[in-house]
Amino acid sequence: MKSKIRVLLKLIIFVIIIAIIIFINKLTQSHTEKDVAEIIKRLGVSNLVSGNGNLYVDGTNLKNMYHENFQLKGISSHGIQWYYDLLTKDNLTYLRDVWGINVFRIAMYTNENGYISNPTEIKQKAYNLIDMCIDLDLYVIIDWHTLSDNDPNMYIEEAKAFFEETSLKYQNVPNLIYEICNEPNQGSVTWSNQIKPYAEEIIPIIRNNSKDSVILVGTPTWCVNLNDPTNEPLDFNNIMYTFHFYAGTHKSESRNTITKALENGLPVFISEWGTTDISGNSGFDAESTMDWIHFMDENNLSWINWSFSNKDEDSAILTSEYSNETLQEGLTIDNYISESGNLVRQFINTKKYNPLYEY
Ligand code: DCB
Repeated sequence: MKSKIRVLLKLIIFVIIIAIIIFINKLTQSHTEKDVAEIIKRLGVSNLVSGNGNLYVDGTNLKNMYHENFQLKGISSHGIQWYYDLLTKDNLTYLRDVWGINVFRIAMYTNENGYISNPTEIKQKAYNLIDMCIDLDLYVIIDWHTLSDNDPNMYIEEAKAFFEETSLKYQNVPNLIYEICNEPNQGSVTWSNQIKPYAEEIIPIIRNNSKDSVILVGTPTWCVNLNDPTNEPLDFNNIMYTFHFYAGTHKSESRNTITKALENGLPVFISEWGTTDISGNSGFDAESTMDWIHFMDENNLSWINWSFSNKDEDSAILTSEYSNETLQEGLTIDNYISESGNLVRQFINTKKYNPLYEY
């Protein structure tokens, strides 16, 4: 009898000890993770996903996991049906480490020989790029780049299937931000009748799989009309409304539009801007670009510059002499940055976030 009690006591003590070990282990483990995140944050060495986590929208501001205002600054690809080959891991690493971008936008055109005419191949390219960005700890925007298909409802069935599959594949991945249509345009495409109903179909599909993702929604007339969304906003959280400007064309009047929208509580995201006029190929305007940069910094607006390509046009970041092969001849990508590219790179804060790089 006595020995039975002794065995039982030993057993109880054993179980208690195990429980204590597990408890202490858990405690120190969660501490370590928290400490590491704290250190990253305090040193300010990471403007990347590991340092900021799942972003969310609070009022008109984008915030990081520490509830601080957070700005995404990065570059957009050109159409990946044309310029996919430029998007090597080396080049994205260069943009991250030398220029200091924390986000990359994948412009997946729907028309112009893009997704609609070649879904399997284009989707694979987009997924490869998303994976690359995740690997590089970058935020990444998958942009359903409607353009000549001016009404996003034109390919809504394809959009539904794409966003269903993608949000399932990348379920709750903090890197990924969804831009559900690029630039709705033409006078007949309005917020109330086309864009809002489209968004109301697509957003629940994404949310069903990835409930905390930030979703960007295009606005009328190539993303310059914030008035209608302000009057009739979407009834979802973590939504931002896109505004696009081309510095040679859009100036203080456009900034007033944004200021008014912000004052009325509309969260705005500059998911595309260029240093040129709206054609993307003339009117390179450094002065207007500076005005915009100041404005965006003052208002905690995230921005994406158009575009990472070597197309012979002024808004391209690379000169047309660039090709991946030229890099093998001892030159670096720095030898092929265009006038526009050299302007834009100054505005991405490399020093603050990448103390290893002296610029
Ligand atoms: C937007 C588009 C983007 C376009 C740039 C510059 O279009 F979102 O796709 O990029 O702004 O125009 C250009 C490329 C060209 C390419 C062309 C068509 O730089 O190389 O040939 O796309 O694929 C806008 C923006 C504003 C206006 C019109 C367009 N606007 N648009 O206000 O009239 O029609 O392209």
